[in-house]
Amino acid sequence: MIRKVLVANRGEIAIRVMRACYEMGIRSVAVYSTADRLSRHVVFANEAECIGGASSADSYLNIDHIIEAAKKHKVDAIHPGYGFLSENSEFARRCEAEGIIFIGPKPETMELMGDKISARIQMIKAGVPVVPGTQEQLSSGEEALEVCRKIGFPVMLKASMGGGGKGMRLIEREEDVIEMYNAAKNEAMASFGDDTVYIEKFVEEPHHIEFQILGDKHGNVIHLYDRECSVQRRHQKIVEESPSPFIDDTLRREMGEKAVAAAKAVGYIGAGTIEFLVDKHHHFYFLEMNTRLQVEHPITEEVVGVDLVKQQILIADGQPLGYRQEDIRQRGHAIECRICAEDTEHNFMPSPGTIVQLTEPHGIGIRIDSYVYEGYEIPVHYDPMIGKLIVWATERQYAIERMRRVLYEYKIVGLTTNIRYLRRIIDVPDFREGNYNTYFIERNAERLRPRPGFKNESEEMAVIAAYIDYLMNLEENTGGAAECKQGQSAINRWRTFGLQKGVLRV
Ligand code: MV4
Repeated sequence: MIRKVLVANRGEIAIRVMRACYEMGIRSVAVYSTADRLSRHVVFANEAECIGGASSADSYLNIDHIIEAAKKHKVDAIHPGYGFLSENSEFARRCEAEGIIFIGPKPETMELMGDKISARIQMIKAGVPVVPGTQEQLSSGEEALEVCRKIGFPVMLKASMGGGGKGMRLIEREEDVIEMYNAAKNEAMASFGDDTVYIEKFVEEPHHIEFQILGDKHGNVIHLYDRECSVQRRHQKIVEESPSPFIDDTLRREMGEKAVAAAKAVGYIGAGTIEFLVDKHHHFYFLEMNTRLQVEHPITEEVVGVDLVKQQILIADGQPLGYRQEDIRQRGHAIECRICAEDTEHNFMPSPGTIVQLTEPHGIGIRIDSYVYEGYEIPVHYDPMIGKLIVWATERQYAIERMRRVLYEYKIVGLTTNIRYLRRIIDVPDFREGNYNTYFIERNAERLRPRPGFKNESEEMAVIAAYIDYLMNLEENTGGAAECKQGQSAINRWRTFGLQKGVLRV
C-alpha cells in the first residue's frame, strides 16, 4: 500500500504529482536543490529534503542523494515526473533494489524502448507499422549507401540511442551518404557513448500525433486517444491539442489499436506514449515510445476525464485498471500552451528573472499547471518552462477562442515570456483551420514575427499601466485606479484584448 511518495522532480510537474497524492490521502515528500529553496514544490509537499547543489547533476539527477532522501523519509514509492531521471533504467533498478516502488514501467521496458533499433524490432514483431528502413545497425558506409539506394532518397540517418531529434540527419543525395554516415557515427558516439546508427525513409510533411496508453500489472492495456503535437520548434513542443484535427475516427481507431499492441508487446506497465508520424496520405508509422508521463498529459486528462497521475499510482500499487477500453471516450476539445521564460525575438533564448507581477487567468474551462508566484526568481539552472495553460471547450473552435481570451488575460511582468508569441500562433489561419503539420512554425515564421504598430504599442502601454496600478494599490489604494470613475480608468489591465471580427458567438 502506497502511503508516502517522494517526488524526484521540481516545478509544475512536482506540484501536479503532489496534488494527486493529496487527493488520494498519500503523503508527499519534495526534494530540492539549493537553488530551489524558495520554489513552490518545496512548500507544497508534506515533507522536504535538500538533495544538493544547483546543478542538476548534483541534485535532481543524483541517484544516491535521492535514494538517501527516500530512505530517510521512509517513502513507499518514488514518482520521477518527466525529464531528469524519469527514463533512467538504472534509477528504476536502484529503487527496486532498495525496496522502493518506482512509479513507472519496468527498467527492461525502458531499455528496450530507449534503443530505437530494438524498439523498431519489437514493433515489427507486434504488427505495428514502422517507417521503412533498416532493422539492424549499419556496419559500413557502403552498406548505408546500399540501403539508401534500395529505399530511395531522401532518407533519415538516426542514432539508435538518440531520440527527440538528437543526432538525426537528412540525406538527399547519393554523394552525401558516406560523409554523413561517418559524421553521424562520430556525433552519436560523442553524444550518447554509442555510435550505432540506422536508416529510415524520410517521411515528408509529417504530423506528430501521439497516443496515451495505460498498462497495469495484470496485462491489461488501454489507450486514451490522441494528441496532436505538430506545433514544434527545434523539437520543442509549443502548442498541443486533443483530438488531432488531422485524423478521422477510422484512422483514430486503427492507431489506437496499434498503440495498444505496441504497449502489450513490451509488457508495458504504467502511463506511456506511443509517438507516430502521420504523412499527408494519412499513413502512420511508429516513431518512438516515451516511457514516462509527458508534459502535455493534461489535454488527454481534460478530454477523456481520467487523472493520469492517480492512475500511475494505482497501477504502481498493483491495482487492476479501473477502466475498460469502451469506457474511454473523447469529449470536447483541449489545447495546451507552454508558457516559457524565453525571448522569442532573440532566438528563443531563455530569459530567467524575477516575476514582479503575475495575473493568472481564471474562468470556465481553464486549467493552469504552474509553479511560479509574484516575487519568485526563476532559476537559471533548469528548464525555462514556467507553466502550462490548458483550456477545454465543447468544440475546437470554442477552445481556440477560449485560449485566445486566456492568453490575453495572462500577465507576467518582470521577465520576457513567450505569451505574445503564443497569441500570434492562435491567430495564424493555418492553425485556426487545423491545417498544419510539423512544418507549421517554419512556414509561418513571417506571421509569427511581432508586427510594429498599434496593437504592440498599446500592449506595452497596458503592461506599464498595470504596473503603475499595482504600485498604487501597494499604497493602500490611496489614489490611482481606485479613484477613477468606472469606465474612465486610464489604467486598465485588460484593454489589449481585441475582439475578433466575424467569430461565431455562442
Ligand atoms: C523523422 C522525420 C521524417 N522521417 N523520421 C524528429 C524527432 C525525432 N523523434 C524524430 N523526428 C523526425 N523523424 C523520418 N523517417 C521527421 C522528424 C521530425 C519531426 C518529428 C516529429 C515532430 C517534429 C519534427 C520536426 C522535424 C523532424
